[in-house]
Amino acid sequence: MRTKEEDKELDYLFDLQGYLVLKGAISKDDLAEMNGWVDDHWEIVENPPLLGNAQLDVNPGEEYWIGNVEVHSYGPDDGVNFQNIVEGGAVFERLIDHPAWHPLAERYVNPVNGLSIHENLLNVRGPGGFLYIHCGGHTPLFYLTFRQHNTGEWMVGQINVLMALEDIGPGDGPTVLVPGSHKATEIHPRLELDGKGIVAAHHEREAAGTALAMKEIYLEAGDVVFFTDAITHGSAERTNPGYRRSVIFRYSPRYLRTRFNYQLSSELSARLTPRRREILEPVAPRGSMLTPAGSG
Ligand SMILES: O=C(O)CCC(=O)C(=O)O
Ligand SMILES: [Fe+2]
Repeated sequence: MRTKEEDKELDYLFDLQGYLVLKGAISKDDLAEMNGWVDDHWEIVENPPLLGNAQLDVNPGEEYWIGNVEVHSYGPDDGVNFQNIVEGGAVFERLIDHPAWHPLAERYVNPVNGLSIHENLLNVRGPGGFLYIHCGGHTPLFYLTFRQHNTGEWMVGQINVLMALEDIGPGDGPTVLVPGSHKATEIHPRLELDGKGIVAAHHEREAAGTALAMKEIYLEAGDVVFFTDAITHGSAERTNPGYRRSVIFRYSPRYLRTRFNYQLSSELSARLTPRRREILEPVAPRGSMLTPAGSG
């Protein structure tokens, strides 16, 4: 539990910088369990099925599922994403309302708005992998709101919690961000195209780490970087050998639909605590077709 004074400091820093580093947020046991899951799926990391892995019997463009976890990439540079990782086992379910960040996410999204998870994934990224620069105060996406100007209440549209499963240092492809840029009105030079601000510099295919004013965020295994999605960010290129392992959960108001709309498996649905269900499925599916036969 944090004291009132500690909370006050976090509020000040989050407002000012747009991010916080929460040291030692995840226990050693949970880290070991998550790393064990990655080790068990290493064949997929090294030979991603979406690139056409004959051994896994998948062709380009097809879907590949591990139970209800989907193997995915946004493009050729971001590595392998295990999407909907909450279906990967108990340890991932515990992350939904983890005490190290859930109360903070709830406070900043604002309890009046309730919480939902917009996207949850485990990412593994090898040498040469990176993310390009994206977001910033200039971006007209509604979920990049940061505070409510009229009342001064916290009302953050999306908070990303990026968890380091192993140490992430120089050359490991760390997350990079421009501190304070969630409030910027000027457009970052690399996010201006034909005189207009853009959301992401897909067209350049360049690692965000080389962009103006970027700060590399180094984490030890178990630390998390907690940041508003409105901040200008991305990740540096991984220049070291080996792979970076991270888990990312994005929290938003309950009114925001999920990014991919994965439906709960019956197994997960049966296990979820009420609080976790409310976050994963804030609005239950509804429709006459869902009524069990003969009950009407
Ligand atoms: O992979 C990273 O370091 C950054 C991830 C990112 O852009 C995000 O979580 O929104
Ligand atoms: Fe991002």
